[in-house]
Amino acid sequence: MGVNSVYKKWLAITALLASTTIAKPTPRSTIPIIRKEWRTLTNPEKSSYINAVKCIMSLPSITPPLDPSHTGVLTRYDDLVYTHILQTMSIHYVGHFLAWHRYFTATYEQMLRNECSYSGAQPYWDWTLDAADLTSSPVFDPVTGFGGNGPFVATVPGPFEVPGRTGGGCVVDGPWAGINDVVHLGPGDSYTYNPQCLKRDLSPYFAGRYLGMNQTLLTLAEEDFGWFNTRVEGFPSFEASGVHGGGHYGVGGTLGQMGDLFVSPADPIFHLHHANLDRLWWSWQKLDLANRLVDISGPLLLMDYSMGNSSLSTPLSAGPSAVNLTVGDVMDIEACGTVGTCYTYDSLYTL
Ligand SMILES: [Cu+2]
Repeated sequence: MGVNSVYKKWLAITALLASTTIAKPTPRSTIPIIRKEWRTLTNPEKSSYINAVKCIMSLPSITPPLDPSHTGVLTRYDDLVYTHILQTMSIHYVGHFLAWHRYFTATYEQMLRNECSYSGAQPYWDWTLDAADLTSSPVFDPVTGFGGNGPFVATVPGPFEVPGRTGGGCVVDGPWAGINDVVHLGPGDSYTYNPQCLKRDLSPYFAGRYLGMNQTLLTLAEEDFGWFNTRVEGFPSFEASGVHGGGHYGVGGTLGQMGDLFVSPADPIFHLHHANLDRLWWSWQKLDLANRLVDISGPLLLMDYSMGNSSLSTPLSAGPSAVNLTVGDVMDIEACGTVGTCYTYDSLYTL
């Protein structure tokens, strides 16, 4: 399917979603919950998080049937993967990229807590700690983590070949090994039920190049939001990636779900990666908080610099259990208002 027809489909579905009445969120704490790095959690904390993810993957979808052909949306987990697929062309390489993904992962965190009795916060993956040795990262631990790589599967060399990829097959260990219907959607923007295993295609080379402290600090040192955001996302080329692409292609390579722009949230590591991107943004905001709580710019549609800019009033929609918000509603992660976000981080990056 071409980019243009995907975009038209997205416009139609966004209009439909906007006309749907969405329930108000349940009341919640007004004290920010504290997100911690995966390896600092205790083993019982790690297993309670993974159990909550499995629980969300087992609860039935609440997405209204937007189209009878969208048969792959079966579970609450699929609700969010589907939400991401539907909006892919308007949430990447745009000014509200970080704001949308902030709200998306915060919505997931609330689902784990409200629907699966998880009592912690969303953990993050500080990839700077693993950039020099990706495969030894505790996030890939077969017992206390998310499992590791898939066996090597050869691909035809070409523009989609992620440099240094080492896997591509189904994960062989961890919580989702040996299960053939972990993923129901994709590849790409396909919504038809398509049972698949979880695939990883680790590239230690790519992670080393884009997830190190040097790349992170270069990003943090940018002085305005437009450049900061551009540095995080990089450009859609393996030769000019940023920390965002570093995590996606370092884990997902060419064949893994994490490397698929549409269906990447199908790998639970997505939310640990995006929590750390969000932590990097919050670290950047905290360096000059008064100004950076209102600093937002960049295109409204994927790489489209001919139309308007994202602003504090740009709308954000994060799936069927989330109220529609604006960018302004999520600029302060600790705001804890009646809508918006209410969490913080145990530590931040500093220059
Ligand atoms: Cu995304």
